[in-house]
Amino acid sequence: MSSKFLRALAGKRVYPITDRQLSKLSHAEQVGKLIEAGATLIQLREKIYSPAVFYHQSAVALQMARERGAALIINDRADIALALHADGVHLGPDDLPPEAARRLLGPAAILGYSTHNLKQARVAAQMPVAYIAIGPIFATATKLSSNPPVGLANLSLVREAVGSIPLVAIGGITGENMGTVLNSGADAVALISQIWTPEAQFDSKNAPNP
Ligand code: 3NM
Repeated sequence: MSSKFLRALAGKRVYPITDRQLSKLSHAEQVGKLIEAGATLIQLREKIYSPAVFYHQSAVALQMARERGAALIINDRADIALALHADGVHLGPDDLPPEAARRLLGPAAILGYSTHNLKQARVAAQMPVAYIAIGPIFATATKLSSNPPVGLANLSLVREAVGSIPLVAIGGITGENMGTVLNSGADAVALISQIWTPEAQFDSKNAPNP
């Protein structure tokens, strides 16, 4: 299960996530830009618009990704991932449990799961997931949440605790701190504002392999 996630990353260590509010672009337009910049694995994340809008935009984005050889992960919605035959789904504790999503989507689907501390990561390591996300590593304005920053020392502890399961660090990660995050045990970094804020546009030449 885990190798499919790493294969989809294709040696890159940046896992970009779409954001319609920050980018002011449709999900498909964002996917086009990201693929152009070198991304091979992209997560579509929609927190404002309805599932109907997200479904339709994801369908267009997925067609583009298929044509260009990139993989797409749908945030939160296993139903949309299933309906569109997306490459996987990223789930949190309020979504369909990973066991149920795995039954729906099958053994090849890339299932990701969000955790916010060492205890949650240990539990997630027993779930049928392809990767575990841990965050926020640093403070971030992108996601309102009461979870305190995990920090680099705890990230290393999570790395040890989850063994060989691919670990994605998220939250407050920038071009400047990315290297230390990866050196602290993350296999990849998931980025939103670093990609979509105007002063920090994604560029495969300086982003994927710091
Ligand atoms: N999940 P940025 S933090 C979507 O802690 C998300 O699980 C988080 O955005 C978590 O790269 C976060 O702009 C926001 O900080 C990441």
